[in-house]
Amino acid sequence: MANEKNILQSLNRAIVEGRPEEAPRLAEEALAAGNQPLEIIEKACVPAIEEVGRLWEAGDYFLPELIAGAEAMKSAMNVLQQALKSSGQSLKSCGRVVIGTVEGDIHDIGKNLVASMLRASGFEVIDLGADVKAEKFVETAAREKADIIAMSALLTTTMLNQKKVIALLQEKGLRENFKIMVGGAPVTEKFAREIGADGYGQSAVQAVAVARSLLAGGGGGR
Ligand code: B12
Repeated sequence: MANEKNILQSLNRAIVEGRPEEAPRLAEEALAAGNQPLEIIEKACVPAIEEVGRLWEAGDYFLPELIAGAEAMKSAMNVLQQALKSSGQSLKSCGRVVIGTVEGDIHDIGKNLVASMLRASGFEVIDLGADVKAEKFVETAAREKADIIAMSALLTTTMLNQKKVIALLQEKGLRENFKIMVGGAPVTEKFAREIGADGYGQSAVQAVAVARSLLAGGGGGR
């Protein structure tokens, strides 16, 4: 029993300390020791990624540590999700998010980070990449029955394309079907409010909190 606890603790540490090459091996070991995949996720992985988020918000972690933590979480979750499938158990999704960087904008580092943190926190994420046209956001969200559309923009010129997506949703009578979350360096809470988004997040960690709050019926950072 003590050994099993140690393995879960080691996995937790591998994620908090951002060791993506080690995390999947520890996840395998935890399974081999007889832990259920869901138990490993809940006891080791989720608390780990939450700790990474807290350290980042407190300014104790910088971007490389945040990325490494999210990568370690992702690599452990690949193993555990595979095991979940085979065991017939299922991980309850927190919600489905369609994410992308808006048209005309190829910056995707922040968007990828938001996508990783959302995935690591239990959301299903459909990542459309960068330079995504408004039509593609709307079509994909409708087809995939998404809960949230998340848009990133890094240029003062392209941030206006976030508004274009909202306008297109309104035009098609689909605005009420989705929560809209926006972010990216030039985007502010005020701008989010002006364009009619439901939520704004300043960081990938905040994006997770905002997404959760939006689906729980809250205001989501606005
Ligand atoms: C890396 C970079 C590039 C790389 C992009 C590589 C890539 N694959 O992304 C390259 C070299 C390709 C590039 C190109 C250009 N760039 Co550039 N680039 C940057 C740089 C240095 C860093 C951006 C970055 O990745 N930051 C790190 C990430 C983690 O932060 P972030 O994106 O803000 O994301 C965080 C939050 O904003 C938030 N977030 C992000 N998205 C979302 C979404 C949601 C829903 C939520 C809730 C939160 C959220 O969470 C993230 C993580 O915490 C910035 C300068 C800077 N210091 O910001 C310039 C910068 C953004 N670039 C700039 C410019 C002008 C350009 C170019 C036009 C340059 C040119 N003349 O060719 C081109 C743009 C081409 C195009 N059409 O898009 C300007 C923009 C100026 C402006 N205000 O409009 C900047 C600010 C540089 C400057 N000071 O002039 N760039």
